[in-house]
Amino acid sequence: MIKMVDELPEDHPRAESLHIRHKIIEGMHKLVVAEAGLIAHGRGEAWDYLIGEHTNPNAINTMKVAVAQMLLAKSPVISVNGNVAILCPNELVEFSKLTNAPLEINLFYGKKGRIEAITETLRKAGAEKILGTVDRKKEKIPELSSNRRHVDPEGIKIADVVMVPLEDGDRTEALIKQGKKVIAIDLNPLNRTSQWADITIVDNIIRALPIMIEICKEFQQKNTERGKLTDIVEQFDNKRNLSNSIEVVINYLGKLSKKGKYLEMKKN
Ligand code: PTJ
Repeated sequence: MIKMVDELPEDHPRAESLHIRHKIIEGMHKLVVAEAGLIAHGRGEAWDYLIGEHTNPNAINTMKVAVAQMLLAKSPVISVNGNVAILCPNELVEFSKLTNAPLEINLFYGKKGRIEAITETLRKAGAEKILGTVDRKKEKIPELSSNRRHVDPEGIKIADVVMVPLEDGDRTEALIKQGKKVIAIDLNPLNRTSQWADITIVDNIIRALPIMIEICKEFQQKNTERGKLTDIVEQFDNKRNLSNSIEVVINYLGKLSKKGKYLEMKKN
């Protein structure tokens, strides 16, 4: 396997971003990440540039709504793909335990050996029960023709709330049509999943999950009542959230477009 991470100069101005990129590349060599996962990561990086690579108040508010929705759910589940498994396995496991939402491996690219590789990654991060593994029975979502139609009978199949970080395509629409609530995490507010989901967190999953863990702990420490959580969810409007997310990009680019501003900001 190519060990690229070791070759990175620590004083590189974008060392952190390069580390993450190389994590994804190593993940691909280990079969955790699909080849297309590299392209997906690049799309994410591009959108992250457009929001200044930091989490904005609108995204934090949406995270609160998403956590409230997870805590209200009867059978929540977190769908795990290759990119998510390699980027934040520990946080996925912690969030899953806090919200009582099992992790279900559900892949678009069904290359042999990937489910096993992702299972091992999640196990190493401390996951106890993982759904969607090779030894488990699968059922089909009839509305779907992609590989994602194979779902676990104890997970996505029966879930009332499904969290689907980092994906674009046909599944969210199918899940919504089945009456499930869908929470997306995606840097691109324009993609199909972002547009179809009930709650779309427009932020980098690497920054978002740790914040969601803190929000969840706070709700739990304060014994936040179900009525209060319901109010948070009911007052939320995803269309408005997506408009706000697009405005974040417009405002950020608006500031940068002033002559010389971009370089000035980067130097500081
Ligand atoms: O592991 P598999 O087989 O299930 O495949 C997973 C990928 C991600 C390859 C598959 O679902 C896919 O092709 O996804 P797309 O269509 O490329 O969509 C991925 C979305 O994730 C894009 O809208 C990206 O902007 C977004 N994205 C990428 N990295 C991040 C991200 N969003 C949040 N945080 C990121 N770090």
